[in-house]
Amino acid sequence: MISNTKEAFTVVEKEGVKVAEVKKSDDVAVECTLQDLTVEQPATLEKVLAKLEKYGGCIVKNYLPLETVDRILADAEKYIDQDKDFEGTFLPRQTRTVPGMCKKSVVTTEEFVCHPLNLAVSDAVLGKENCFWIGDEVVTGYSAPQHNSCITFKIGPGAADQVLHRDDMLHHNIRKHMDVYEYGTETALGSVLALSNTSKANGATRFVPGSHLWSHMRKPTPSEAVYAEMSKGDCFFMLASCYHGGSANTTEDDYRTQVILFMTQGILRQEENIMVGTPVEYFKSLSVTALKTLGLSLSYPFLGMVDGYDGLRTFKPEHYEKRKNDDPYTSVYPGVLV
Ligand SMILES: O=C(O)CCC(=O)C(=O)O
Ligand SMILES: [Fe+2]
Repeated sequence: MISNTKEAFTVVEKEGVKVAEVKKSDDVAVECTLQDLTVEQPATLEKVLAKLEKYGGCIVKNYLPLETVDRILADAEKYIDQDKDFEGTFLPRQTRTVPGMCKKSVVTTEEFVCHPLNLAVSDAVLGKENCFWIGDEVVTGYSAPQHNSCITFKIGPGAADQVLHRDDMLHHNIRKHMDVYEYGTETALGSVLALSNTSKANGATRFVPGSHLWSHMRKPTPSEAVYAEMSKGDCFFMLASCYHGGSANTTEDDYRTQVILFMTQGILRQEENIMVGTPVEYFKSLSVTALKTLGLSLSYPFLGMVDGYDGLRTFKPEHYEKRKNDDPYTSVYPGVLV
């Protein structure tokens, strides 16, 4: 196993509490206003990329017609109240989620995921082109970005700040300090569609501008974050290497609803897709070791979730019940050192 964290920090004990000590870094947040982050219509690939390079995020005004946004919201609302209080630590108890939006909502898939600007930005950030010797010929090949996750998040009154994190932790993406953004270093790209108006008061996503340029272990401070406040129908593009999190909802009765899509590199998948068409009963008949080896349980943290949980919950419920404290989505991540 290759460990990328051994050298990254040291754990010291201070007054009986374990603390991670990380070397001081020169990484700084980029100061910016909401206006600096924003692109009006007509929004072009060039305008969005210029903001992403500089800040790591970009708000596109009026991204989808309100009629389409309402159809996406209606699909999410069919499921949202079935969700229970969140039990883990990654989200506040009051947050309701609808995972798997792309298997539940055609309009989400066709109009939001396949939005031409999403495809163009994803291609620029995540697309891969290469050439290979195949026998005596040099062949060029292109791998298109693909859907990684698409989840609706509804933050209810009383919710606290979600912790700041980078979503590319999924892919164990080790970041190096950059003075200028380097294309090809990203494993994922987010686009956050406002299904309601979002504000600092009702829980707008906050993010740390410039943190896509930071070295791996630079920790953000709360004051470095800005709130990506949006009107319903706007969309916030964000590189997955940027620190961000949902925010506290301090209102009495206002809900903040967003659907968050992540695209990823097309190569971040298994060569054979053995899931399609295989009856669930076949997988249920296999051992836990076999399921893990086939990629049907989590790659820590979160990768390969089935409706928000480790796949073992579906295939081996008894085993999962005994081991559920190992599930980072429903408990404390077992690898937490400090
Ligand atoms: O709800 C939000 O604004 C962000 C959610 C998020 O970042 C996550 O769950 O990874
Ligand atoms: Fe996130």
